[in-house]
Amino acid sequence: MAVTAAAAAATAARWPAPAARWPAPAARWPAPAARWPAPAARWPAPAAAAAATAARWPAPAAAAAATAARWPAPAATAAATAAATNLCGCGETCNPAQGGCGNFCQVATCQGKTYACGDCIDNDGDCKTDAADDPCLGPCDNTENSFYGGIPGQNNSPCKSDCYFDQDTGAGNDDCYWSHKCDTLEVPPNYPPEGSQCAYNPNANIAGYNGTCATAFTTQSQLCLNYCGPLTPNGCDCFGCCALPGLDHTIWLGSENPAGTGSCNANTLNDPSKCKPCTQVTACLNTCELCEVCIGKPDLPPGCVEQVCPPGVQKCGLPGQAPCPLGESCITGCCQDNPQ
Ligand SMILES: [Ca+2]
Ligand SMILES: [Ca+2]
Ligand SMILES: [Ca+2]
Ligand SMILES: [Ca+2]
Repeated sequence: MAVTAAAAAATAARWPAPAARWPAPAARWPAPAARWPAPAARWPAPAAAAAATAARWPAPAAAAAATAARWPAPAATAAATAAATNLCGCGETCNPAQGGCGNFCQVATCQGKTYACGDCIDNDGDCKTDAADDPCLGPCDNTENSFYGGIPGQNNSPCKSDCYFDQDTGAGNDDCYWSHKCDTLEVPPNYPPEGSQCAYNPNANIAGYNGTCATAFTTQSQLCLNYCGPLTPNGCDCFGCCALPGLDHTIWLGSENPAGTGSCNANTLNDPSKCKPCTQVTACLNTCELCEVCIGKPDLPPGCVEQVCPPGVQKCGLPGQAPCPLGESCITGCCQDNPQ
């Protein structure tokens, strides 16, 4: 038994008492609250989280409103630009691409000369300059307030007509031939459009032209069409006989008073003694289509988003549209080369 007591003492020396072997539980593991923060600190309450989310991602309706503010619908853009143009100073237009209001005009020449419709000056003081003024029909037009071309010496060859929309009276450069003696309206009592000196004669001789009235009416040369066609405003033939919306007859832009001054303007459109009737020559007629800007139709009708121009031709003249490139000018809404 003594042996057994001795053996027990040895065992006690080899194995300390349990408290010595293992620290108390509290020393080994901190209390739960020290280990993990309270739930509220780890995850925001749902309402707060939703607010934070809403700030990062606007709700669809709010996002749509913000988008609409950044990108207005096309119609709203055009209307806003037109309204902005009305807020611009005299002679200025609104061009967002160029930073807002300004005079974005550049001088346009007509066979090397500068006339009133290409000089970047508001010659008649109505706050519209050059092509922005409705009666300006291209760089070879010397009147902002009249359909009359008004170029000095433009009409020194009675009855005979060549390209009306360039500078000179000769057909040599444009190869367009017509005579008001070929116009069936040139009969009593008033002989429009040019007077009894040009009385109708189907067999009239057209100076420099090897053909009849009937031929000239239906056929003009390719040179004429190539040169004068782009200069001819929508609604006109290449000899200056034009159809204006709402008028019951076509009118000659070159109509004159007895004194030899231009008589056809916006105020006399309905007076056939001022804006004299003429017959349009079908061979070089540029008709006014629905969505074209035309003489007497500076604005597009509802339903036309943009004006129509020939393929590859830059649009111009309506609010928000860029000016034509250097060397071109705006003729009824389309940029055309200045005549050389
Ligand atoms: Ca001018
Ligand atoms: Ca003007
Ligand atoms: Ca004019
Ligand atoms: Ca046309």
